[in-house]
This record gives sequence, structure tokens and C-alpha cells, in this order.
Amino acid sequence: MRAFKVFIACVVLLSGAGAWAQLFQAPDLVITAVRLDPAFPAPGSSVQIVATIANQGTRTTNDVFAVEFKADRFQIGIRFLADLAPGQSLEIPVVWEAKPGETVFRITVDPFKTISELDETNNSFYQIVNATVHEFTGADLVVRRLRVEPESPLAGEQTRLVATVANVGYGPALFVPVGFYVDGEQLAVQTLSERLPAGQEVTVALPWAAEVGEKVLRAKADPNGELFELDEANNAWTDYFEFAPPPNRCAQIVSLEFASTSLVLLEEMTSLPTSDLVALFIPAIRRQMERDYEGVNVRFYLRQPTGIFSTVFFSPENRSPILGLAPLDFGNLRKDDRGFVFVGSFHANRGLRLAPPELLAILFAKVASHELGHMLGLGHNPNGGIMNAQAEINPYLVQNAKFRPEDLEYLKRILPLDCR
Ligand SMILES: [Ca+2]
Ligand SMILES: [Ca+2]
Ligand SMILES: [Ca+2]
Ligand SMILES: [Zn+2]
Repeated sequence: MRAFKVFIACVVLLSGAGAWAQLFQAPDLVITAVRLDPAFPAPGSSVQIVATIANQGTRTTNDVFAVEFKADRFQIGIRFLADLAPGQSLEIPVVWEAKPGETVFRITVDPFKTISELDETNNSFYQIVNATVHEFTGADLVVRRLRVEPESPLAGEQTRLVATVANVGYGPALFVPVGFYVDGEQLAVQTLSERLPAGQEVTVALPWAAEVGEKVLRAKADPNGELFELDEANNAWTDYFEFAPPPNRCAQIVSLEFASTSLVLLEEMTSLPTSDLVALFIPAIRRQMERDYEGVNVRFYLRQPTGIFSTVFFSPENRSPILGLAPLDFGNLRKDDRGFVFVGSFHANRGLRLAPPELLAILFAKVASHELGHMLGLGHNPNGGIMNAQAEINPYLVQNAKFRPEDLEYLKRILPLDCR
């Protein structure tokens, strides 16, 4: 994220510097507003979605460009426009049949990048829409915080995940549903059946056996879109927790690192907003890798770990058809290797780009587990499994694969959980 912010700052500086301004005369397409008619649709009803497209740049667009509407991952409309002058805006309507629950709309102007713009990073707009039979009451649920009770449990210990939910709207919430997630996986939805008046808060809890290591815990109010709210985008709270015991000296620490430019590619592939990539999609990759490495003394971190660690770097590079690359470190003599998963190669591959996000997370995890296998000393295994030589080109082949028993035995031998 840091690199991303720096990049934006540079663009602003350059376009603001008088002497250089001449070079930076260009259009800048943005979506300034999205409105729904009706604003609170019942499931199955026809909804008109109107996006306002504006050119806030300094030049007229000199080529045809598209405006694409997606409901979750699915395209529901595309319009082609031309000649939008600086300061000019247009309203683009699309009709959609409301499906029950929550839908995330992603509207992108110039998705095919035919227009060279002052700012290419402000072309997408997200809008969360609920469709439900319940009336709009003026409610607005938010999760204020999420804590674990007791505060520092040992892995395996019974705990409670406690979400504090507030109604910051002007009317009551008819009931209070809260979804709980660990590393992108939904544990349960707990629903308080009482009303929550405006201005009040309440706690909702779920029993959970603590899992070892770093976990991304998340609580989201109204996860299934059963309540209309003033703001549907402020419902989730996400935090990192680490549960004891800490890794022992036999452990291999592994950092899963994502370039900010890789997040942009992942956003295009999944249609998930960055916040959901960080809170759901990337933790789901980690969860699958933990399952692949079950019984092996490996600890995965999404935040940068301390001490000596190896890294799987999710790079924006496109090295098609190669999806990943890592050094072969037989015997795991180095504990600070660096391997790669090429997000750009995934993005360039139609069969991977169009995979549903849940499946895509698994496919990324399988390539990452394969690369980590090399970094721990595994070569390609002619018997297949995760170390199948084709995994780096076609992860569908290993979508359901585990490590072959001989590979797992090696991994458990060099990285024993029980450290003596
Ligand atoms: Ca733009
Ligand atoms: Ca809300
Ligand atoms: Ca809602
Ligand atoms: Zn390989």
C-alpha cells in the first residue's frame, strides 16, 4: 500500500509543477456518483442504476471509451462513449434485476484503457446494494471493534469473538446479524433478534477455538444484506491477531508479501474492493497454504514478521505462461529464500482471470505452496501432487492436490513441529 500512495503523490506533484504542465495535458475520466432507482429495491424488482461519468482533466477524450457495469463479478452492462470535454459529465443508465441480499457493483470507466489520462487510478467506483423485503428504517450498523475473550489465549483454547455493533443511523435496526470470519472463511452468522435503536450499541459473540499463529479476524454487520442502511460500506471491522505459542526455533517463518500493483491486478480479476482483498481474499490464500502445510513447522505471516524469514512475493510481473518461480534449496539450508508468484501471469491468462474468487484464491495458494516447496528443498515430483511440474503453468491440475506422502514426510522431517 505504501508504494501505491507514493505513486499518487508523484503524479500530483508533476501535474502541479508549472514548467511540466504542458506535458501533462490530458483527460481524466472519473465516476462522480452512482444512484439507484428505486433506492431500496425489493428482490426481483427492476432497478435503474445511473452512473455519472465526468472528465475532470484538461483535454477532450480523443478516442472511444467504455463504461462497464459489474454486479459482483458479472458484467450487467457496457456503454461506449466518445468526445467528453473537460468539465463535462454524462449520466449512463443500466437496468438490473435485484437479487436478494448484498451485491457489490463495480463501475469502471475506460476498462480497456484506450484513453491516456492524468490519473489512471481513479476509474473504478464501488457501490454496495442490498435488496430485501424489510422496509428502510434509517438504520446504519457498524462494527466498532472486535475482540477475543480471554485476551491472549493459547491455540486450541476456547474463546469468544466479541463484536461491538452500533447503530449510527437515525432509525432502528429491526434485528442485528453479524458474520464472523477467520482468514477469509466465514465461521457463522449470529443474529440478535431484538431491535437496536438509533444511537445504541450491543455486543454479539461467537465461541471459537483459537488457532495458532497470525490470523485475520473480521466481523461484518448484516453480511447477507437483509437490512437497508444509510451506508452499506461501513459494516466490517478487520484486525490481525497472533495466538500463542510463538514459533519455536525449528520453525520456518514465511512472509506472504503483495506488491501494491499486484493488488490492482487482483482487484480487476476478482472485482473485489481493495479492503476485501486485504481482509478476505489474501487471508484465504494463507488459509489454503496452511492446510497444504498441515503438520509441517511453517508459520505464515501477512504482516512483515521479525527475525529470519523466507518470502513468497506476489509480483505484478507477467512471465506467461510461468506463474511462479523459486530457488531449489535442498535441505532448507537457507531460511531466507525469496520465491515468486506472478500475479501478472495469472491476470494475462483468461482461464485464471475469470475464475471465481474463492477458486482463484486456492489456485494462487497452490502455486505459492509449490514455490515454497522448492524453497524448502522439494524438486518436481513425477508422481504429482503439489510438486507436479505442471503446477506452475496450470494450477487447475493441482487444485485439489496435497503434497505426495514422500514429499510431506520430507517436509515434516526437516521442519518438525516437536522441536528438540
Ligand atoms: Ca481517471
Ligand atoms: Ca452500515
Ligand atoms: Ca445492509
Ligand atoms: Zn516447480
